[in-house]
Amino acid sequence: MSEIYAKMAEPFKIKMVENIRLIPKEERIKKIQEAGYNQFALKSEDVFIDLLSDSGTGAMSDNQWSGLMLGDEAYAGSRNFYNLQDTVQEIIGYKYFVPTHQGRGAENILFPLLIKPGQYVLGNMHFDTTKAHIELKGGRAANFVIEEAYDTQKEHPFKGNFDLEKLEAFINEKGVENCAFILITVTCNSAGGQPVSIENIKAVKNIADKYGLRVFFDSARFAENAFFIKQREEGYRDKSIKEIVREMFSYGEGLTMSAKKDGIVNMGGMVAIKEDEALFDGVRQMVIPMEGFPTYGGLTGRDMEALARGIREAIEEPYLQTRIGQIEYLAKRLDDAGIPIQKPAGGHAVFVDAKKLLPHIPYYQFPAQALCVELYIEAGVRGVEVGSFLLGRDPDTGEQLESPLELLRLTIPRRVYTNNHMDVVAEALINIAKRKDELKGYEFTYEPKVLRHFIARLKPVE
Ligand code: PLI
Repeated sequence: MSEIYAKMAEPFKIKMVENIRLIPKEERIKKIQEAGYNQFALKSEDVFIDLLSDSGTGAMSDNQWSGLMLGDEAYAGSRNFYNLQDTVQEIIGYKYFVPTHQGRGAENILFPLLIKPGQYVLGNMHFDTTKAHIELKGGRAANFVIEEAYDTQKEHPFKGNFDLEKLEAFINEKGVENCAFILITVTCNSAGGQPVSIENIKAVKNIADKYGLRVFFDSARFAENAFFIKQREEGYRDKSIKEIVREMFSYGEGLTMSAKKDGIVNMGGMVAIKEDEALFDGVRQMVIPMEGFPTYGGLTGRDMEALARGIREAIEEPYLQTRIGQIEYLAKRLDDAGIPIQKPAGGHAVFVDAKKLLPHIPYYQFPAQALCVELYIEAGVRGVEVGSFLLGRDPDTGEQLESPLELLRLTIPRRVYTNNHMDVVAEALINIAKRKDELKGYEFTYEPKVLRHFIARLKPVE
């Protein structure tokens, strides 16, 4: 019974702190106005609690920091590369890998080898830079996540799953020759950090085999996905996270990884290939001009060491329990107060349903962005919009597209904040909800053509 105590608290203590401060409200109003009502243009020092992203924002352990001192910065054959390779082979179960500077570096290397112009890449829900890289290689991104993912109030244990019927119907309709490969994103970030079950992964693999297509993983949050499988899927309760990770990846031919998430490093990524030597040869030839020599790719020796250690820490169950437990804590506080969120909570973030909370703001005035701005003004908390502002315009007609979901993502960095910080976020949103009818939508004063949400400028609609 004494094990219960181990589950009540974080499995770490804090050795170093970074001070943060809440600047006065009048200053916050001024800062966000100067930022063109775009939270990406805020200075980090003007933010109190930063929930913009869980990417590269985690806290490394003393074990990782000490690994930095053991960096072997040889141009070729660094010992840290071999340590990372051993880790990838042992934990992921793939024979080959190259380090890249981050996830999109990995996409840039692998995708040209797999996509012919005009072909579709079939995903549960592609992340925005992934979609951009598919399109840059002449491909087209198609999403097949289950319908339940679009209904934030509907509980489903695996909202990141593929709709298998839709997937197969699409392959038949477009012709298999027009499909490049299948990409399973674990967890499914854009649907709310929602997991994909082993059962669904296996079924996708069966469809792929039937049509001679290959399966790859976008594996940024692989450990969180494995934890959900252990918690929620029949037959996995007694398996270790490592066993689940190995089984999950066994259904794929390779992966891209942004190691800035479950690698728990501030920068890093990789391409890993299970066993296809010819494909790996292509990867190695691509990595040299794009990233660097194959034994360092886009990383220093010390970065590779921190990553090898981070991957091992990320699959430790007490850590994952705390990690997912913190997301659940914030989700429960919001849910109890009647704030609509994507349910159940995801693995790396709580997603607030702004369409439900602010029905008076139409999609083309970006309700989730309005909520994001208000949250910064209220308590200095920086979230991020995942909705029509991010989605952009139809490339053919120039019309603003309507996103099926208008979400404010409150992304929780790994091992960085305490539940007191979560309480601040919850209280702030609860206070905003009391005056929600006063919130106004936004319109552009500057709108870039590509990935506009990063640098656009806005003003409130009068
Ligand atoms: O930011 P990168 O280049 O290391 O990784 C790109 C990327 C690929 N796939 C997935 C599922 C991601 O979530 C992802 C990056 N995500 C970011 C930056 C985020 O804030 O969610």
